[in-house]
Amino acid sequence: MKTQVCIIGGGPSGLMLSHILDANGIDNVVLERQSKEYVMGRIRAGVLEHNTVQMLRDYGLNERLDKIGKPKDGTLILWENRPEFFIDIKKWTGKQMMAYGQTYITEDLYAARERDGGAVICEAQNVALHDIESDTPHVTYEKDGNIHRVDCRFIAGCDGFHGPSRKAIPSSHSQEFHREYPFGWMGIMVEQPPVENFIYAYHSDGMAMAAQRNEMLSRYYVQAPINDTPEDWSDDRFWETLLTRFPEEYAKKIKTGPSIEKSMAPLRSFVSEPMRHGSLFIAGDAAHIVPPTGAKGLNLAFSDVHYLQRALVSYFKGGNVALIDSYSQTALRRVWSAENISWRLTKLLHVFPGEDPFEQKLRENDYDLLLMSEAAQHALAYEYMGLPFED
Ligand code: RFL
Ligand code: PHB
Repeated sequence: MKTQVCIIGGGPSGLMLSHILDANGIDNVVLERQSKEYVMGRIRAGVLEHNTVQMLRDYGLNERLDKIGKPKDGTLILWENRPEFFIDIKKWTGKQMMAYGQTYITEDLYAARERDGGAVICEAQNVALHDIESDTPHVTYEKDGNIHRVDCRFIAGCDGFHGPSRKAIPSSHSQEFHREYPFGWMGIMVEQPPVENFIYAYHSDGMAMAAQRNEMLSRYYVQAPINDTPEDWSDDRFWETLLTRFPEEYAKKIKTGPSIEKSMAPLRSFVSEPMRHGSLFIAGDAAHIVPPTGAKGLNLAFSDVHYLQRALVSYFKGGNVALIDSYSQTALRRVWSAENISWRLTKLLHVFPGEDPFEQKLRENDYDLLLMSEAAQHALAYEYMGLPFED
């Protein structure tokens, strides 16, 4: 098979890139390791930045988003024995965020790819990248017992943290930056009406969070020790922990019930630089991971896709290599800004096992500054919103 761009990974970044390239007449193929049902069943992010919503609108993916997405002016922070604080994005940036699950986005993208006759090959096993330093790279994969080959001009590695694309870049040409956290988020999904806002609750036992998917579907999280598994957390234990960590007036508004899903997400910060090597680009979780505090992961994947599609369109339509050459540098500025805000919010809102009282005093001081300073409120809202795309 011959194509212009071979996209590895059919998650949100790979599918969105495929959709946009197609809209610009650029031939592409998506290779996804899992079945379509598996990819669509994954429960992950739930908050979209203004830029992400704009991209979905610009490319006609907003029909369901506009029906069931819930615009939000910001996010509430509750704090044990201190006043609450609202990160007021609307007030400080004039923009809103949107509550709309990643699962819906993936469904919308698969539906659009099918409608437009996009080439998405699921259950592609043993995907391998070849000759990425040349102008004629190719990708091989196995399906139904046969080995297939895709020849292309560029490869887009959109295959998440564990995929083969990042690993194809020689270590002598890349640098990795890590931060591991000694805790994770235990999350549950419950068929109950959610509370009105997204809420982060700081408590001396650990963080708790309220999120939402639709009018009858709520998502809640509690900070949990890193080695805990869902089996360690009965529904009763989960609810008791969550409700203790929320101030009483909020706890009584939370509608509990049996969980329909329960999972543990480890927290990690990670960046691999540069995001291009020869004819290979990496985008989304393949290139970077943020902890979920701040909900930046999916939004950052979309921002990479914005810069990457722009570079590829300008190359294939005008023979221009300037944006190809600047992709990594431009994308990384936004990546590091998201890494920074996610790290700061994680530090602000979690209890770090074994930390000394000095660290705790600094945390409280950071929060007190937010309560008293409009300059600090503005700065946080600006970064939390996600930086504007660069020209
Ligand atoms: P994805 O979604 O991981 O998709 C990558 C796709 O590549 C496929 N793949 C391969 N395909 C072919 N060959 C191979 N060898 C392959 N290896 C992997 C995978 O099957 C998959 O379909 O990356 P993408 O598209 O860059 O999208 C990124 C977002 O999914 C991610 O940033 C967020 O979901 C992160 N994240 C969250 N972000 C938020 O903003 N808010 C959240 O609440 C939130 N919760 C989460 C999360 C990520 C989680 N992970 C990674 C386990 C919760 C979890 C549990
Ligand atoms: C979610 O909707 O699951 C969600 C929202 C905000 C976060 C993390 C997760 O920071």
